[in-house]
Amino acid sequence: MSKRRALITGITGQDGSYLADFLLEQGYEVIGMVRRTSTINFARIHHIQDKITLVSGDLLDQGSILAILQEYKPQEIYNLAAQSFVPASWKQPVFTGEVTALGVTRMLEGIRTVNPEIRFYQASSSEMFGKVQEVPQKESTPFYPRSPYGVAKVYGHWITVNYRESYDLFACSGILFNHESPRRGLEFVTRKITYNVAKIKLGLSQQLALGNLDSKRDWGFAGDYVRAMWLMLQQDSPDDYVVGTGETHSVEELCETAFSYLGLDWHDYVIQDPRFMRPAEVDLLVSDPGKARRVLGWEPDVSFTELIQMMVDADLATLKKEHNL
Ligand code: NDP
Ligand code: GDR
Repeated sequence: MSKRRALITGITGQDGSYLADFLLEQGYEVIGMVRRTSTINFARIHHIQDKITLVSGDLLDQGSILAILQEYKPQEIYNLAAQSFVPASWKQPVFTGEVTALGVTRMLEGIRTVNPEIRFYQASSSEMFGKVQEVPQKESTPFYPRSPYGVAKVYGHWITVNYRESYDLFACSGILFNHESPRRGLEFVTRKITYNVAKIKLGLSQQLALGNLDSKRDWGFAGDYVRAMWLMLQQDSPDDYVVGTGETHSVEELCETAFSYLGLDWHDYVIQDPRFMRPAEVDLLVSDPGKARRVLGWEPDVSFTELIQMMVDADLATLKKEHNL
């Protein structure tokens, strides 16, 4: 039997790289869509570059999407590409809408016209719950997004549901809560903290400036979450699922966990800087992942403390190597 073929958009990002690792292990042929940049940014997929096929395309460009679907004929598409950094969405709201919202429609239109049998995964987000209307949040919890990013993701979610209901596409929306890893971008709060804890421990830095320390998030490990994406596309019928750990922690607890792991007291190093506060905040997110557990049989393997320690360890190792320490 020939290999199943999957297309991943956003393969150069955190989740795209873990999903590519996972699908290769499952025996898939992996096609990754990458946008043109003046310098190559393949660090997260460097270790598998000879096992995957990279093709040039952009969620802003309908023609490039159609050409990829026609040429590579994937059976599954994982749409992970997005402008994914929440603060940037206030600075570039229109661009965020073009990529993170309308980009989903461009991909769905491609599927509808080229091959409606393709199974589709949309990377939806707990940011859609925003100012939460219910605790914990589940699939039926009403959305109340608090950033242009959250608003764009609500559009992406509903257009996915709409194409499923209008054209009978196998289209799923995975409402994923925050997930992190040593491959997380440096601007997100987990990695910003673990990277700076490692720098402080090694004497390479003295201070860490953060924004709101009170907000609470349901943080899990990205490697666990890509398994849930795949499971959604292996079911008999398409549906939407909340994926998270069911636990919540504040940014302050995150500081405590990361600093104390290396024997440091976070109070000695962390300062608050208004530059990192947001115009509107999401105060509390915590998932009810019951449906994913029941229907998909999905559970996370890595705990909050294990995740933060794994990230601190990885940052320490990288910095030691970089600085010959
Ligand atoms: P990253 O920011 O790490 O990766 C985003 C990816 O999208 C990158 O590969 C980026 O390419 C690509 N991209 C951005 N714009 C375009 C475009 N116009 N055309 C094609 N590709 C583009 O995000 P994550 O891996 O963390 O997240 C993956 C997806 O899941 C995103 O949609 C995110 O919004 C969503 N999500 C993430 C969660 C998390 O906690 N990580 C939780 C819930 C949802 P390049 O490398 O060139 O910039
Ligand atoms: P989030 O992640 O906005 O939840 O979106 P992020 O790590 O950026 O922020 C989490 C919380 O930490 C607070 N915070 C800070 N955040 C950043 N980035 N930098 C700081 O210095 C800082 N100080 C405090 C924030 O205010 C916030 O409350 C992520 C992204 O991956 C989205 O794409 C995804 O959809 C959601 O997770 C689920």
